[in-house]
Amino acid sequence: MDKNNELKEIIVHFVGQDDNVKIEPLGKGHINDSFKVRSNGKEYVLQRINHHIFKNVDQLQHNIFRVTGHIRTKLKERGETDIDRKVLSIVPTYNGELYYKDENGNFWRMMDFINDSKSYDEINPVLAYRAGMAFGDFQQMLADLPGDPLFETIPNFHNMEARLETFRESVKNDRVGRLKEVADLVSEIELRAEEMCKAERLHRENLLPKRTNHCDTKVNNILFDEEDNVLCVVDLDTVMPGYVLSDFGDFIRTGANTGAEDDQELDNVSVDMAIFEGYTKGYLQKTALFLTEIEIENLAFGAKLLTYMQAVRFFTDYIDGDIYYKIAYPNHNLVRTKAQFKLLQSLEENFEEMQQIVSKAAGH
Ligand code: GN1
Ligand code: MG
Repeated sequence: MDKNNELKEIIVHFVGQDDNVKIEPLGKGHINDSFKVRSNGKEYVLQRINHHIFKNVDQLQHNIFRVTGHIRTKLKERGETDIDRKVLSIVPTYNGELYYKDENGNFWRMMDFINDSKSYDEINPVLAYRAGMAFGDFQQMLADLPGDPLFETIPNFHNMEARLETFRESVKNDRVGRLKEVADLVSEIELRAEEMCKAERLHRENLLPKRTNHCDTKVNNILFDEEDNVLCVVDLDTVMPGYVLSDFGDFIRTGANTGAEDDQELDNVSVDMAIFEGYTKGYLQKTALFLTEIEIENLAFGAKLLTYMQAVRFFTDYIDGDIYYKIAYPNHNLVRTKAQFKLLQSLEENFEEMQQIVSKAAGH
């Protein structure tokens, strides 16, 4: 059976039989497979969830169900209109399940497609300000999520100590013999290791709380409308407890990079301070009232941390022989590592100024 027919069989479980259904690939995710589906005049997003990475799809889908339900309620309370474009809506299966498991053990889910929306890989300071407000608002709306904390869909996801442990294990094993060419980069990572574990230490000392975080605040996980107003925050697989500095940092890592995440031309890569400033102002406008001093003081550190963490994660995958991230060419993970490391150096050079911007935007 060809791929499209296979997908048609899956779609039946969500929207019923439709011989005229249209399916096309969607997005640039490194983990899940996404498709845009058009059936009976409606558009949807169909995704195959990577269950080797998200090992408990049931918990994951329940997290998303709770989070989107809570945001929907908040938007209604505020009197917002057009709510279906401002929060994701899960399309359940005919059996009322939040996902479908096929006979090969693959997990599928469907959501409504948000019409007339776009995402950006590169933005300007005005859009950055709006994005800051959007992710700040997202955290604020979820601050009073009732019930138990969300499941950790990937345990220790943004835990730097755990990431370094895994990295060191990979370096020790050198499974595919790649280590000899990259020894210098290993030293650069180790040089910064202690500094980068600061968030975990602050948490153990009860100085840094965990809140409901998005944990994948990439710039292209925000949808804008035709007038460039923010519509919706998407990609909720990793919504779970975490440090706010980590959500702040991951946006800067992706949105304030003058180059690409995997730029081969390292001269393209640096931090765009105008975007940093725009995002910081928008973010603090929404969050300054509930964040603690320590959280605010460590936002700029979060930008360094998440960039470092991403370098370590890409590097670990390169050393392991490319088993986690989708790659487009053989040394893609090494190219990504070097580009992230270059961005980290630029963040280090601009750190003082970043701290001043945060402190000014927080009204200090
Ligand atoms: C992955 O697949 P995507 O693009 O949503 C990864 C993020 C990384 C990102 C790097 C579950 O996200 O943590 O920051 O790639 N997601 C997972 O671009 O590992
Ligand atoms: Mg993601």
